[in-house]
Amino acid sequence: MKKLAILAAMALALSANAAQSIEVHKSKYCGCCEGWISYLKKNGYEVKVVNAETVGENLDKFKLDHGITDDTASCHTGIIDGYVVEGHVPLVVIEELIKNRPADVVGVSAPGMPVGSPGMEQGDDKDAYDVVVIKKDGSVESLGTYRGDKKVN
Ligand SMILES: [Cu+2]
Repeated sequence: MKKLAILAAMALALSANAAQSIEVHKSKYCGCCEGWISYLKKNGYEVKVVNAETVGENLDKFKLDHGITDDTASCHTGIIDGYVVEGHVPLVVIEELIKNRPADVVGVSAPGMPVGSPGMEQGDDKDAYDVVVIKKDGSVESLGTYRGDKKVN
């Protein structure tokens, strides 16, 4: 009985500490992609980087195959837990996604390359930008407006 409780506690501790691992597909020339990758690593994520050219991958096709359109595209494409994370998406959004694991969702995106978003820091400049969720039926909904990595609306 006591042994079981200890085992259960250990299992809990393990799952809490397990690093989330994410695979990021990007161009090897992309600097801000590296910025976003450092941001994830700093926050305890394990990142596997896939440089598209190096593996002979067509990044545009990869995006299309993963449900990303021109409207939702950014520079890099992350894959975590079977979900797509496109562009400079703030951590809070990723954490919500993998915590809730919505069945009808392809992934989330911060379309374009918003100044001041994670990995796109340029001094004190911070543009407001939308983060969206991409549904399996192809529809796109806003998750709110962000500035830096904070939700403002
Ligand atoms: Cu970028």
